Amino acid sequence: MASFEWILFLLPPFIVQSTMLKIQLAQVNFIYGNNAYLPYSVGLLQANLQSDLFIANNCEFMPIIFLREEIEVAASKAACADILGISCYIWNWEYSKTLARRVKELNPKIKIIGGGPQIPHKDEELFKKYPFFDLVVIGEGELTFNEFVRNFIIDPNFEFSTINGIAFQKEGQYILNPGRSRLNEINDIPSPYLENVFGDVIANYDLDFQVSQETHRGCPYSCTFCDWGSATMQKVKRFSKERIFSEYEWMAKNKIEVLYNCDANYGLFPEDRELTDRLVETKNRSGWPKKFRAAYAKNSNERVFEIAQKLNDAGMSKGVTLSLQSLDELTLDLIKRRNMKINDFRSLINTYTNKGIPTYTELILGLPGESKQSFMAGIDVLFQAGQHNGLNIYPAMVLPNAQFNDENYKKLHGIKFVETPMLLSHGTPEVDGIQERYEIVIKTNELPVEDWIDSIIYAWVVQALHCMNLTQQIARYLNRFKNISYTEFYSSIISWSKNSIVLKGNIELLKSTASDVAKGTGSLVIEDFRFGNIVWPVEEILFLRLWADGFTGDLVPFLTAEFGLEQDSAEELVRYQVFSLRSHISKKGDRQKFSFNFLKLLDDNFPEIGEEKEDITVVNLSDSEFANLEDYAREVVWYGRKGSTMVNKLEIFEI
Ligand code: B12
Ligand code: SF4
Repeated sequence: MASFEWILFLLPPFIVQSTMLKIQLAQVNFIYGNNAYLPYSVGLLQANLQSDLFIANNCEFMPIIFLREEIEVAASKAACADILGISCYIWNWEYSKTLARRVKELNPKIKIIGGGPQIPHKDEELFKKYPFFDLVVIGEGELTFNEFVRNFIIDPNFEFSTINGIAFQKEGQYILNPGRSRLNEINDIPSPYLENVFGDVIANYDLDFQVSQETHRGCPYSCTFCDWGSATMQKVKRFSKERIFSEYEWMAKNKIEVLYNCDANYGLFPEDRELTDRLVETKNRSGWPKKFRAAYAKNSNERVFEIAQKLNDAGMSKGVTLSLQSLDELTLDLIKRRNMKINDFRSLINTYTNKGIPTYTELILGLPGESKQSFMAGIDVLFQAGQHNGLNIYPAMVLPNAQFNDENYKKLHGIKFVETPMLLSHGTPEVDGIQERYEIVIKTNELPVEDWIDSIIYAWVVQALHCMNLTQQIARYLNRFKNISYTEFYSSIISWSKNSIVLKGNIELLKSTASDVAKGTGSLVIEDFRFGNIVWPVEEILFLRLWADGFTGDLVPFLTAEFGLEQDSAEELVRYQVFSLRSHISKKGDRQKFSFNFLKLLDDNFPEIGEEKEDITVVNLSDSEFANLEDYAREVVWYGRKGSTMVNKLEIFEI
């Protein structure tokens, strides 16, 4: 214990009151529609500080800044504090720096501490670039921040060199103190939910809150593009069942809409079954939390399936990730990742599909070793394996603490990136005028820039047309009965686009979007306010625009011209395609007659079926009552995409 600390500890709180230190914490995020995240990370820090009697007796906590308020408003509040702790992520980095700069201008005496995954773990220029930070915390923050505050209470001018796990500047020199070993007793850290850190926030804001919860911390893998497992957190530490169960109760009591599980691998531990049982029981009893999202254990297994089934039965599942990132063996080696065998993947998809549990798979464009050809072939393999609905493709990002950002790694793999405005999927455009940015890969040794442009356009097209079901049924039919590969089908749509007014305009827009981004002058945002005042990922806005502007009307000429289909076969196929799309005009109970049993013909469970005629009437069983396009866009495209809700549930009415 430092020399005078015990005296302060003995003083009754009313004496200390006059010298109470003010602590301001900030972890800002966008509002998504009416949804907002509770600031979990700084909540943990505050709960931990409050549980320390010495700190609690000497400090007061100002209301956490968690929304992107106007900088002047936020800064004038924060400038009244003695300590400002800011939680920095890729999605708030520009805002956080602007806030810190302005607060320091208003109150040069304040100590500003940065933490969170966006803080570079080793950057000798850090304090030259961002002189408003007094120090930054590297890695887990609870113990380090606590030690800082304790020392500060005793002597505001204490020597930073005494604290492990921080970097700071002394006489113009960047100093990186020894790292702090990871928390051993993770359960000693109090829960911000159970300590009522967010009581005022919930009472004072009319927002639907989403909460983050850790059931464990750390990741045993070390994928080179990720800064989570690779950098610091190899060993997995688990929170107690009791704590997790009590947090569920808190969520039920506070009517929390969505629970976002923060684990790197939910379902990794046998005990995760029991957690899921309790979560489902809580939802069934209280109605909350309504939805659960998680990153499931890599190389999915029987346990993950069981968990997914429980969540799906309770209507809580937001889709199960069956992670791949790439299907190219060389790439997987270079990013230090192992996938399950594609045959196992195929049977897994089948198992999930047969139980009606949606799954989705993520791929990353721009990983080392991946070429345009291997990227497109990988998508083909995925579709062949039955993953038609749930595919999300992201551009590779360069995160500051990932191995990807290592100079030698970048050089070895010819990685070139550009900085571009960040795509804030489904976020409401900023009111604060501060543009967040990120760095995305646009070139590697195997992927020249022109190929990156072609590949990203291809990625947008297959997601919008195939996975969101504008042409999926047609492509599956042609693949099965005319031996046309998916790559061939979607490449022809792109090259044929000049013949369709609707498609032409959109493909040109994709081309200019991609090439402007590659030049470092553009952004991955295409605006169209017909579908609400939010920012849509490109593939979703592409789908919405094509659907709303009547692109399906151009499909018959495309099929006859490019694949030699007879006019009537093409018309029937397109009619089935449109009937299968869950849209704002499709209705439950609608029926249509077809002369082929497309339900059977396109079902992977009947691989031996030939293309014989069979007159049938098909009925639509999916609800689709949407007041307008905006409602449809929100409910089906945004909320429903990962739940594979874009294909109507069809059944044979009569044969
Ligand atoms: C939940 C989550 C989200 C949520 C948002 C959560 C929120 N509250 O706002 C959603 C789903 C929206 C999301 C989206 C994305 N996410 Co995300 N997400 C997470 C996840 C799974 C959990 C975050 C969390 O709460 N962790 C638990 C807390 C306790 O850990 P922590 O935040 O690191 O905090 C500790 C320390 O960093 C430190 N600390 C943090 N702040 C401070 C502040 C001070 C003052 C101090 C002293 C210490 C300190 O102490 C804390 C306690 O030990 C993390 C992975 C992970 N498990 O961390 C990724 C992660 C944060 N996401 C990441 C990314 C890249 C994204 C996306 C860009 C992905 C994409 N492809 O689009 C999007 C972008 C969001 C957008 N477009 O707006 C990266 C961020 C990298 C970065 N440099 O910021 C992470 C780390 C995952 C990864 N490695 O890839 N995400
Ligand atoms: S991508 Fe997932 S599995 Fe890989 S290191 Fe990051 S958290 Fe772990």
